[in-house]
Amino acid sequence: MKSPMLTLTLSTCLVASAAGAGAAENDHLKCYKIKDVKTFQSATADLDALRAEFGLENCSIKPAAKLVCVPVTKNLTNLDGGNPADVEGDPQTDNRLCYRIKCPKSEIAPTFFTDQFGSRQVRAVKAVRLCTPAIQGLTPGFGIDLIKLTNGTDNNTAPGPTVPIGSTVTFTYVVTNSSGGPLSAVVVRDDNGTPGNAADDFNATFSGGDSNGSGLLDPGETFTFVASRIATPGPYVNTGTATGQAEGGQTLTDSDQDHHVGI
Ligand SMILES: [Ca+2]
Ligand SMILES: [Ca+2]
Ligand SMILES: [Ca+2]
Repeated sequence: MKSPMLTLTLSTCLVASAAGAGAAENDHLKCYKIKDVKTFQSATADLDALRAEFGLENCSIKPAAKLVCVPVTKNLTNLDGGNPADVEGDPQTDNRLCYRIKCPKSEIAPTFFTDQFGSRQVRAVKAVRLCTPAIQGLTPGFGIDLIKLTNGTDNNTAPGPTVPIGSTVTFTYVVTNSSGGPLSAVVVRDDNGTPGNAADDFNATFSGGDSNGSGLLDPGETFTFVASRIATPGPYVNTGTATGQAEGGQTLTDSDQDHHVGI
């Protein structure tokens, strides 16, 4: 890997926080690409990540410095696809995701910096990265999506369609994957209309969708599962739950219910 920094493009406009706009925190890092004249023999460092998941890495440090990062506040506007969650953090304890940014050209005077390698003047050329606080983990409900249908239609609220008592009611479970990687062991379990009794739950039957034959629910694929029951008198609701395993071992899950009425 060329750089330890995760770089993503972000089509946004970055603006400074309005004065007095509230409790904006200096919890982002804005990183400028610089020209550094400092030269020294390469140094080594044991970098112990604050977060246990990344562990201790033995690294070498080579001149010269490439970026200078400064704490900044940020208001995010014009985000494609909706409103962002505002994740705030402390610069010294939280992980960061670093985005490549494009900013209007600005004249920044040469600046003196002092670090463990000494004082020197660097030329700040342009801002190239914005690092935002990031919590490791999943947003609940992320990554796998289940839509459960009754006789081909989605009826999440009562009463749903009417069906003749004694007729066969068909449930279809449509499962898709937005996790960014393949999901294994994808199954759909139905509560059989009795959420308080796990003993009668059942797995719906896989009916297709593994277009590349991998045995995995890959991004872009749609797995379909089916089940049926004989309609009984009155209102009925059952809930399906899809689960799948991500490559890192995390279990992703999503549920969807559907209603019908036997008459
Ligand atoms: Ca549904
Ligand atoms: Ca049950
Ligand atoms: Ca597949």
